[in-house]
Amino acid sequence: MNENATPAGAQPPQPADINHLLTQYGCGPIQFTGTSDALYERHLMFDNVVDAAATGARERYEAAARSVRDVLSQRWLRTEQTYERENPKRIYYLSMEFLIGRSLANTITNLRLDPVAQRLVKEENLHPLALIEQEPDAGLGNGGLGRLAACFIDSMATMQLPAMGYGLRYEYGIFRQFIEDGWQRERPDNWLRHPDPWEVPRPHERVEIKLGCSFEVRGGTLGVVPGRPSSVFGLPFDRPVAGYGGRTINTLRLWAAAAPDVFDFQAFSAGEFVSALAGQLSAESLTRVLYPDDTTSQGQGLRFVQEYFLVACSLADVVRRFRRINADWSALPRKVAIQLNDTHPSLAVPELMRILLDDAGLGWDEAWDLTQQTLAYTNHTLLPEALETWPLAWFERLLPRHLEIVLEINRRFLDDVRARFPGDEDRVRRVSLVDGDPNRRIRMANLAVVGSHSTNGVAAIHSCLLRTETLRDLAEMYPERFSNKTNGVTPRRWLLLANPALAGRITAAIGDGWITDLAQLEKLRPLAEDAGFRDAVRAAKREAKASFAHWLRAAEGISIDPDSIFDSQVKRIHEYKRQMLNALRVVVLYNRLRQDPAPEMAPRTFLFAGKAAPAYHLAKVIIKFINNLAATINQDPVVRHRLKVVFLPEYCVSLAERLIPASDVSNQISTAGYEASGTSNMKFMMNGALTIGTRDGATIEMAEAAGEDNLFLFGLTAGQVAGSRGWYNPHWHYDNEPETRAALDLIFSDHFSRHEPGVFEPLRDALLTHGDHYMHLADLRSYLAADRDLVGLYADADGWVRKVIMNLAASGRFSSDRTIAEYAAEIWQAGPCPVP
Ligand code: 26V
Repeated sequence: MNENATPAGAQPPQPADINHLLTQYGCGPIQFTGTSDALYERHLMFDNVVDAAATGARERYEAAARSVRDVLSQRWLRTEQTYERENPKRIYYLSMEFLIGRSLANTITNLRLDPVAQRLVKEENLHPLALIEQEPDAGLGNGGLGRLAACFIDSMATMQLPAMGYGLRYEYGIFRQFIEDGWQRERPDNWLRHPDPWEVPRPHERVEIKLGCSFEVRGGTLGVVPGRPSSVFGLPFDRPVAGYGGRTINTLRLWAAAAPDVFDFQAFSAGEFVSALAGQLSAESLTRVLYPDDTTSQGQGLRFVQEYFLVACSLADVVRRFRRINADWSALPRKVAIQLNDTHPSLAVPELMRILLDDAGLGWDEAWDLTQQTLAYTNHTLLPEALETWPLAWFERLLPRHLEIVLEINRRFLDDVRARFPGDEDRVRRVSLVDGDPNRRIRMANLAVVGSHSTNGVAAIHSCLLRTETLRDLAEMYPERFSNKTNGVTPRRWLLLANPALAGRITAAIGDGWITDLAQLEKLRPLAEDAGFRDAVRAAKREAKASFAHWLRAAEGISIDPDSIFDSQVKRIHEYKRQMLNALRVVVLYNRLRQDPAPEMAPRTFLFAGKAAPAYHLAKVIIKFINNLAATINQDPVVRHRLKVVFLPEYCVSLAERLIPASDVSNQISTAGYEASGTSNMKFMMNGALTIGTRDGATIEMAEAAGEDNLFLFGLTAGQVAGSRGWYNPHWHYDNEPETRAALDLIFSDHFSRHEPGVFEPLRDALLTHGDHYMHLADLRSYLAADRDLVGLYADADGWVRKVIMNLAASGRFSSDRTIAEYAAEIWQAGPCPVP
């Protein structure tokens, strides 16, 4: 390849000429000349050494992906060269999860290669969908937190920020869900079974991580051997992150663990041949699998080591890069911003201190100042069971030096607390980084707040509760550190790519500026009164629904009626998200129909999807209930033409991309005060669905932006939920609300479980016997009232689409570009570094 060759402008460029493309991306021609077809054909044939005619869909996918990678690779190199040369302040996003999904279509979209791709598809006679479906989802995350990280790196690249994501290269991502007799079952997600064309291993940039102990596999489980220090290698695998327009190609660097190739000769010569090799095995098992639980972290030793591994590899890499260009350690916060995605990477506090104290030889005060100025922390949940704490004993065994540092941070911090609040030992106990005797644990959220200059929540209400409840004492000490950064989602994947029907109509109406400046959707507001545009939006929704129904039939053998209302709730299954409240609504509607098969009513399709943590039994019972509800309703001759219930297995990014554009109704019905933000709410909004929901998370801000009248809000507010904790009694609703009672009686009469009597007893326990902690029954009646309004409006086709347009017009605020602009200006103090 020759970067300095004469620009392709010298010869008249053919639109299909690959050098024309490369020139367009500022790379100059490469020596290989030929068309993009030739590029593709070369990969097809030479990568597999087979005749092109003999290749299957998988080979064709790989050849297409590699061709796209060829187009971006020079630009990718040049992006890094530019950063090295310009030495801007770099942004590092540390996250245990990146829920990426597929990359082929997204990268083509962001590089604006669609015309080339379309021509290739035609000339090579390819089936684009079949090809795209060959790519497995990169499911390296559980839900909202991981998907947010993926949206953020897209926005940062699009905004030309010198940013990099750091995560783990799990061999197995989030488990694959299937349904057996209505129950969730799990299968491992072997997403790397085939070579992944998007990843580039960088063995020369490996880092060595030293640990205070060793690991062994004993009897099939991974055990810690204290007192025998060991080390493990972190091998980086880089993935390109193409910004929209293809100007900046940033990097997502994922670490894989590997055993040192010199294995333990001492153990070997002592005759421990097997255990020395087993040690090697266990080092590699460090990055084997993503933890599939998004709430409880207790008692998972391997998870603790994974978190340290991410931090240690990433900081070593960051510091190495920083030191290549900057002689002076004091420049660190001017050149580096590190964002911690939840507390999962909060070992960065003691690790950066260790580097500055022990490796750089700085004094405590300077090291502490640099650490705080460099790090920033985002909180993603208020659920007490999801707030991480780690046993002090594990620090002792694995990270003794880090423990020393944490205890010294705590000693100094508590001195400060005592100086500011003399005599207030209660407060000292509450804020201490160490949770009291005898089973002492380190509170990672406290560590992250104390060790950084910024703590933010992810929606206004969440940030407010964080400041006034969960982290109140710390916010009182450091009020200037706390802020809100309301989440957002990338409009490239979630509108432009996922919903071509709607995206095309928006562009036809207001031009394509919205793709990188979503606030321009405001221009649609007056078009709510334009009959032509209303028709266009209606037609787009109809198209998306038809195409989803078509896919569902082909993929799952399930038929749904595109003329019914598609009413969706898709997210992790959790009591606080209240899928059970939705199911109760359906039971009430079912009961109403059984009593009075009403003539006038739009048919409705209720779509559910989501995974339950494998050990979360009640969440699995909820899935079972939805499936049994579906089986009963869909077979009932009286109601089945009015109501249909579908539980879609294996919810993932790719399924969301299909389902969200097709939905008319978005259910966002968490118990108020529990959903930090939510992000699917935003995706539904920008895809022309109306929201029925509680005043929780970012839904509150959506209503503010679109006008409360344009959503269907119901239920207790967060304040009312907190205020009724003392006296709330679900039995009151059972005793006084006939529809609530009838619905519960029907469930507990085994109407939906004729052959499995008693299987839903855990639901009775949760909803009645144990007090209904998430207050389903408190909100059921107002949910049904809002639902009645919603169905009423649907009958008025124009009224409905007007509200859809008002939502669409107001959804600009929920672009992750806006969120990232706020992080960059207010937390990172970093700006773009355009690649020439
Ligand atoms: C906790 C744990 C603990 C143990 C093992 C694995 C694991 C994985 C994740 C978590 C924390 C999950 C917190 C989370 O996902 N929060 C969600 O963050 C979204 C993005 O900010 C937000 O929209 C959702 O409301 C919030 O629930």
